[in-house]
Amino acid sequence: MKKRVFLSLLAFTVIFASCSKDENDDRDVEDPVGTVYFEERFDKMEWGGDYIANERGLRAVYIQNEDGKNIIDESQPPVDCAPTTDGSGDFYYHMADSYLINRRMIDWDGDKVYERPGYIKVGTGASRNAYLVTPSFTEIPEEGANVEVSFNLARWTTASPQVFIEIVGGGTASVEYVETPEPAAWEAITFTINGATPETKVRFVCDPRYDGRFFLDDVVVSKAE
Ligand SMILES: [Ca+2]
Repeated sequence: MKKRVFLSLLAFTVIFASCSKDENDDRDVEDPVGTVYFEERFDKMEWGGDYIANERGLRAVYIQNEDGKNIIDESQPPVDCAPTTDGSGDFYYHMADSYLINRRMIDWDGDKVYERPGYIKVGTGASRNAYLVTPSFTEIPEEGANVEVSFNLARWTTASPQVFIEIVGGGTASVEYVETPEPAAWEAITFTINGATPETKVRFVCDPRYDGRFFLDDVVVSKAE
């Protein structure tokens, strides 16, 4: 295995050295296992109570822009909020595009998605159709790759332990759902997608049968065997 990686590196070096004009045009050498194609740790998220740590937080005061979407009212200081309180309105219903650009969430999509400090929450107690979709993993090579998707997942204490996984844009997930057995505690989760493409996205779908509220952090997509 080590030898193979070394030979790949050697081959890459030779190709790179002999053809330095644009190595991306003809990528003859496969990316090594572990190459990161996508990473989001939600470190732009600032507002809201920390439900998992059970700590109070701060929440901005919002006003509506000319399109009726929420932006931060910079004239007012942020206000104290409970661990259970979201830091924003629903990203894809209430929040302005400028806010989503600032939070690096403009290329994601979903329904009932909310800011928390350093992570996000998906779903509400009453909703049954909440979901979150990643951006396309455009760094995956055109010819496709098997990838590992890893993330930290937690759930609202009274919510379903299951979050359903759907793949959009090519590829087959190794799981139909993932589980967080322990309430309000982070669980490190991984699954694989066989045959992922640069158009592939992951949909994280709340349990449609009852309260499906979950929290997500540290999403990393990397090359698998
Ligand atoms: Ca984070």
